[in-house]
Amino acid sequence: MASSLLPSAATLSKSKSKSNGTSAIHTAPSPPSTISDHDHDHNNDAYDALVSSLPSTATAPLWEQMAAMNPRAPNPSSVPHVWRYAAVRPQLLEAGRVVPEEKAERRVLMFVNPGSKWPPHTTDTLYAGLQLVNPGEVAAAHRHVAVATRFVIETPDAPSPSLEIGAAEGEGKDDAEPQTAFTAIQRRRIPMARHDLIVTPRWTWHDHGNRGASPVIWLDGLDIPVFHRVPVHFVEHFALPRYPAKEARREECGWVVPWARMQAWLDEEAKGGSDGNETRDYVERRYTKPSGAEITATLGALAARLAAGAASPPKRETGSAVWHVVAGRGQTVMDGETLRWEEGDTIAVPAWREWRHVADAGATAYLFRFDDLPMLRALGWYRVEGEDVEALADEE
Ligand code: 1HN
Repeated sequence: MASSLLPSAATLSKSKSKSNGTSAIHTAPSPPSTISDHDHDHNNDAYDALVSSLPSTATAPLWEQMAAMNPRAPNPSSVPHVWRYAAVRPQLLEAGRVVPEEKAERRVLMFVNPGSKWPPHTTDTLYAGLQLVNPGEVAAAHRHVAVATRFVIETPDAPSPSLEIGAAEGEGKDDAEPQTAFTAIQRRRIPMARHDLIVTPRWTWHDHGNRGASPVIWLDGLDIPVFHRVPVHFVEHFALPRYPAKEARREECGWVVPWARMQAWLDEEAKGGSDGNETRDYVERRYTKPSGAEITATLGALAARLAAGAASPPKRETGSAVWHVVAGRGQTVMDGETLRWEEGDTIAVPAWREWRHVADAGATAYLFRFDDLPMLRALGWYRVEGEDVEALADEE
């Protein structure tokens, strides 16, 4: 442990006490208030005087807080949790009834991790919530520093045949005004199809709407909790509810990845890919921009396929993730804690919890996740258990 190499409160107060023959050994750094009265000799009085004088210069003794500042393992406040769609959906629909459009810039039920402190978070770095837009509503245009991912759960209508899994892309009708829900990003109005991933990059104007006959519901993912410690996030509101935009086709927009495309890739890979004939129980693929880069500088995403009855390899990583069940049923085991899930559910996997998904027998499971890997990698903080730390140091 790094702090054991440094003088601790114990050695400091011991060496001070030695000079007048008493010993005041504290085995762990402790705040001054826990020093017992009988330890209060002259030197400890001097120690107390020093420590109590420090606030006057806006300083504090590091040695008393060093162990807490240097935990022996990543130390997230969030805990494993599942939000059940069947339980949250009726509440969200009720919010759609009792919270009018003008009362909520965004009508969202946030997924608040039970271990969360202010600000509300889903994992320590990630925010997730379910957003609802009723037919005819406008979620007004704004833009901001934070990025967002939208994973579409329910849409009023299938916008085009290319939504159907297995259909070739680009088969959709080129409707001028499709009767669908949409999100408009930076002058493009993009129809939302079930299980699409849509990325809202930083500082892009965006508003949401719904031209269908029933509500649209999607899972929002944002990097908002990070700004609690780096408070550089802010928003600008557009003067009008909608930022001017033209109809766009999903297939030609780099901010949308249709589920059909991801599932086709996952199914192909599970069969052994183009070269092999060895089937794979667990395959995953990261979402990327057309350039091959991660979708944003902070948030990334992936899709995974787990064969019926199979388990993913256990993994412990410094990244945290929010998983969403696209299809199937099963459970996630996190350091021995087992959480069951089914289609529509959302699961928080905190940093450094070993996680493993297990699909129930009988149905293939498909999962979506967004995570903080691009941010952690960029900062040099991403690590997977079992990795050679010496090699990481040698990279520097
Ligand atoms: C936001 O801008 C949206 O634009 C959704 O749909 C959720 C949560 C926190 C901060 C900004 C949106 C948000 C958000």
